Amino acid sequence: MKRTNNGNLLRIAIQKSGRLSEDSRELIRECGVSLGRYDNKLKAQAFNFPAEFLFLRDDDIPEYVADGVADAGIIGENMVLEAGRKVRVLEKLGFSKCRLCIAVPKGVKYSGPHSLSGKSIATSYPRSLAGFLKKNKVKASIREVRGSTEIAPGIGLAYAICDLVSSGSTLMSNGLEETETILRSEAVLVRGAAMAPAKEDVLARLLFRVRSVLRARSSKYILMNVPDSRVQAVINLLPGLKSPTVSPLAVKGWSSVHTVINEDDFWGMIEKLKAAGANGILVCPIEKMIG
Ligand code: PRT
Ligand code: ZN
Repeated sequence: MKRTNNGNLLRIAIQKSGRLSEDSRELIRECGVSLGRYDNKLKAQAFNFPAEFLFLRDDDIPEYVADGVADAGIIGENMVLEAGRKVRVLEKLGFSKCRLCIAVPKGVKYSGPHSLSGKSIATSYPRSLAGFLKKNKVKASIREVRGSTEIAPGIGLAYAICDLVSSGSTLMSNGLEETETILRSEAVLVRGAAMAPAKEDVLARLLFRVRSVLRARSSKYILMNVPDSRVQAVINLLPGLKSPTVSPLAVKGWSSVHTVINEDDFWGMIEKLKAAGANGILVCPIEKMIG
């Protein structure tokens, strides 16, 4: 397709409405990029950043980015694989996590991918499923459906399904159980091929902001009071990236210790710090984490 995106603004495609839209917009907002009012519009220009946004169906985004109609986009990783288009993942964004799974009716005997041999499998992800079957040297027929995949076995359309799962409740309420995970997915920022140097600069600026926001989201700033005799024990527990700040309190024999910790092991870490002698622990969110 001919490029129709030769302007100076970086063009970013995001989902118009669906599971990715709200978090995509929130991330853009946290990056300090304001779109103003854009209800029902297909395109909006940021008024404080040299970028414009296209609001599309997620299925169309890989193609738009690969063809250079958009320079970058936010989609599920599962779409990158399924579309088979040349887009490069710049960053995983931590939202819309799910997995692409094979599921069969409960009670059916399943002892590995070879159990699918000669059977039919309903899916909206034929390319990803074909890849999985090929890798496992299984010959099965793929029934492409556009939605409501989970009803296929119940109505006799297919033996198994291959669909995205997040909580698992759709499978459960349709009497299905997960047997294989084909891939794990989350939202990703993707880009296409080379673009004008000015746009490359804008994309690099955006990526820097995105990374700062993501790091801040996964971290907490903590402050605690520690008896001087326990300061070393507390420091030994803290992540080793940079040494924490230790300053004396007005009360003799006590220090204040400040550091940044990762949210993943948050409660485990707080318990260990308490046990090591920390008290008056304050936990603060971090707005941005630069550098
Ligand atoms: O209109 P448009 O084409 O833009 O949107 P869409 O309807 O095709 O996509 P949408 O908004 O449903 O999903 C967009 C992206 O969200 C997907 O490509 C995934 O990357 C991601 N995502 C995360 C999911 C799910 N979780 C998810 N659970 N996409 C779909 N589902 C569906 C799944 O297909 C199944 O029907 O939710 C059901 C299962 O959910 P649980 O929670 O019951 O397991
Ligand atoms: Zn879609």
